[in-house]
Amino acid sequence: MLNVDDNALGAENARLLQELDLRRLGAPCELFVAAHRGQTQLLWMTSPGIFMSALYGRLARGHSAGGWRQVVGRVMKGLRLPGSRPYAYLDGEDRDLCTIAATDWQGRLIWRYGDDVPQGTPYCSHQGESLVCFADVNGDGASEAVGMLGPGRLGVLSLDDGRLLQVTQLPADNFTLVKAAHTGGGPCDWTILAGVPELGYPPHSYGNPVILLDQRLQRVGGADLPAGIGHAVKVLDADGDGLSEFLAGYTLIDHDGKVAWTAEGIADRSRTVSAGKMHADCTEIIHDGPPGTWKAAVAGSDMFYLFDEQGRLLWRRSGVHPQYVLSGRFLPQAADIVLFLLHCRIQMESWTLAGQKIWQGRLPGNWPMGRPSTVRDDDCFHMGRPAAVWHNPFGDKQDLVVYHEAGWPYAVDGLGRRRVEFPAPSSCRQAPVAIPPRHRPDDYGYGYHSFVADVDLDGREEVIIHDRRFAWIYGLR
Ligand SMILES: [Ca+2]
Ligand SMILES: [Ca+2]
Ligand SMILES: [Ca+2]
Repeated sequence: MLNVDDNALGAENARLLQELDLRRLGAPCELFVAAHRGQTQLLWMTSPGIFMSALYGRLARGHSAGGWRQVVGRVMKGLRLPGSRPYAYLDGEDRDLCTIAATDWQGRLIWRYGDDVPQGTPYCSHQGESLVCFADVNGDGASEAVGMLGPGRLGVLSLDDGRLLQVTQLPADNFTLVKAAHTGGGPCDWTILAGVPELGYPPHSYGNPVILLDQRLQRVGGADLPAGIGHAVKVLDADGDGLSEFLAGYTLIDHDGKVAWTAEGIADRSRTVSAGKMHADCTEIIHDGPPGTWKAAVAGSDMFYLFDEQGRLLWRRSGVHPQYVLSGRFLPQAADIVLFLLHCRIQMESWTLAGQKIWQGRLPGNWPMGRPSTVRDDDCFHMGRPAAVWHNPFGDKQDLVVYHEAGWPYAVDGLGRRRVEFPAPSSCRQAPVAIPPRHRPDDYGYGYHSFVADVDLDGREEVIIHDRRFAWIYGLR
């Protein structure tokens, strides 16, 4: 591993370009960024995420899919067993909660879908970062938003005005991951994958099943996959024929909806290890070789994998909790792609594609305004998307990791050195709000998210930081 001299570099301050007051738009917990008719739209979504599903109203936090209390609880609807810790507080929450407000990057409202959310009402939300995707499903040359607009309710919204163009009811309320792939030769030949990113209803295991629909939202296929989809579905042209496939968890679903392969060793492992313990938490696709080749790095809950484009295992490493992975040119003066792996709040690492660990460390929490008194420490956060890649911010071809899982974001290189700070505005101070015991502050809107996008379309990416009240857009110009 490389030696790191922390004092060798100073961090640069980014500039606050824009502050957006989101309070009139609901209490958005997720941001989706769309390119629409030559402009950037920021979609601010207020939703309970996976807690749209009634599964969580009677189940215990922290029980794996194989836990007997969980199985009994799911089969015997409403039964709460001794020793379980039900999400009782969710019973009183609105599972239909869904608003989306689209703004430009200066905060001007473009359109809005759904009802107002009462202000000052914290609500619980988790795993909502794949609720919405974008695809031109009607072939008119502009994308639509395709996403979960309520429990089991899959809909298509026009990005022109937020009008509901299509809607269908899926067979259960726990489908909260949506991806669209252009799978045919015609402009409207899309396949939409709706998946279960966490608990399944029996007989399905954690992360199962997936359903495939066409652009009219008619069901055309589906499957139960070994180890499920986890929280990771990527869309890519896996074989270079111009049509797109899904890498869903560890399984490649071909453009015709058939399973092409499940990655080497996964089906065997999934016979003895529950999907709750070995699902794909995050996948990165890496193109660094000859045309037609690619690699998939998978943070797989208890194992970190690198597979090739045929699903063959290149290497794997066990770890405390491989939860999230990013790829980029994170080392100074280095042209090589490096994998930045986050083991939740426990440890962060950089790896070469050859499977060598370059660096490990623990990125500290960051609370410029002080940590809210109701957040007990930096390590009780557990975010589905704890970091983002900031491509080439200095124009020297080096990428940075914007990290936000324990407070206010900052940007580091592949050796964990802080390279960019985002001077904190006074509006980022978060007021103390009671969090139910043993629950995560991020599920109630504590902490911050960061999202990287070129919002003004000048060819350089900006960093959008937000909580449920405000967004702050930073750049280096
Ligand atoms: Ca369209
Ligand atoms: Ca293809
Ligand atoms: Ca820009």
